[in-house]
Amino acid sequence: MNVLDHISSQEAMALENKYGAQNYHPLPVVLSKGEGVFVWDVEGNKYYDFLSAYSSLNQGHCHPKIVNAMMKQAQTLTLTSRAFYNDMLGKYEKFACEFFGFDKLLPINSGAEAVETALKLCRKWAYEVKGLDINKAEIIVCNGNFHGRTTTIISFSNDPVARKNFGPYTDGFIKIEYDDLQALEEVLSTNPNVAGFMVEPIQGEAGVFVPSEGYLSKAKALCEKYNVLFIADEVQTGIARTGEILAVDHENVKPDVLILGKALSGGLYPVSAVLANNDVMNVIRPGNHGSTFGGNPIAAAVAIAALEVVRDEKLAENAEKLGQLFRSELNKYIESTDLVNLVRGKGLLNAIVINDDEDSDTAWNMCLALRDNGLLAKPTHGNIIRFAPPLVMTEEQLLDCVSIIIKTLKQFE
Ligand code: IF1
Repeated sequence: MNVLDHISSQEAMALENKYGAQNYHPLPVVLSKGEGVFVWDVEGNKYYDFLSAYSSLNQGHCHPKIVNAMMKQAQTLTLTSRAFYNDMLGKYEKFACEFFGFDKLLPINSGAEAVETALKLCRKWAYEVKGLDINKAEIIVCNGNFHGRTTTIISFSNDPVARKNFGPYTDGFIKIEYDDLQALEEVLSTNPNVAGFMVEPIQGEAGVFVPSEGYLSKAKALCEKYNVLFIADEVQTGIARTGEILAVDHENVKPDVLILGKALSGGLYPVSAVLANNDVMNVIRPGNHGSTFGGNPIAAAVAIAALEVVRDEKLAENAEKLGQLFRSELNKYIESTDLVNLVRGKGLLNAIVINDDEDSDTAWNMCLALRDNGLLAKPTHGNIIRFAPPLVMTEEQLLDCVSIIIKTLKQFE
């Protein structure tokens, strides 16, 4: 058998079960093609993609503009490392800094690497600018957070499955309740060693928790009051997903440190970034940080094209409009049933909370039924299903998806 021969779904799943580390439990569907809002499995069945690779495919699958930019660069110059300059990185850095409104960008690859970069940057700033005692810096994070899976990041996770038996853990983090300004001020006003506050503007993995109106702006004001960096992890909520370019834009908050990933590349390539102004970013000097692929020419070309698509196709506006429609249509159904408690979210980052236990398999079974009805989604918990389609979806397609979702939910009444 040639390694690239066509295989069936069953064969593909068997291969992964035999030869692959079992670090995921995928929905049993084997995809082989993606285009816009659609994906196809190896048997040719067509689905709406309502996960977008966890908000990485905001621009839709295989967006031609991004694919063309990638192909062109891949035939020209793919990687130089940072031992030398290349003609793409500076152009990308300028474009992205102007796009998001910051002085500088540190290019990296995965979201977790960008989070780690932001944590290192915050600590170094705390020692060299704020003047904290060396190795005493503390960074505040929120219960229910998801920032990635490195050892340091899971050190401040609440999720036992992500954390158990990976110790010893990294020190220097303080956990407070999400959406709790009093808890934040309590720590800031009593602990002089706080360097930063890192927060997801909406907690995605926790179940699309949207904080109270004003939480982000008041948290930022508290950080300014106590000279602490406000670090926004927009890996999942950024790049137009919530109806603004950044989720913090809903409250006109300018983070001191911005973390991006996922749809920064439109889902074509691992591209992440940390952005900050000179007073923070200039603590990083040659040799302090980096990675082999960080800032490579393909990443630069892909990210420029991916951001141009967001701008030119007005994806934030579309996400805002279709998100309102999605929640409004689902709320009409929710009023008529006891099966679903609520729908929540911003833009096209939404979730339904099912009237069942958090450790039930209801959400999983519903996702299997959604798959059979032509729509792919994945639970975040036993009773929560996240819905995050590509932002290029049309109103007609969204309404088609709403009818599939409601038809499927009714199967469980
Ligand atoms: C998995 C979750 C989502 C993220 C935020 C950093 C990262 C992520 C806010 C790290 C990554 C991904 C990781 C993926 C599933 C997915 C996920 F379920 F894990 F939590 F989206 F909600 N900050 N989220 O959401 O970025 O290193 O993955 O590029 O690990 O299972 P990454």
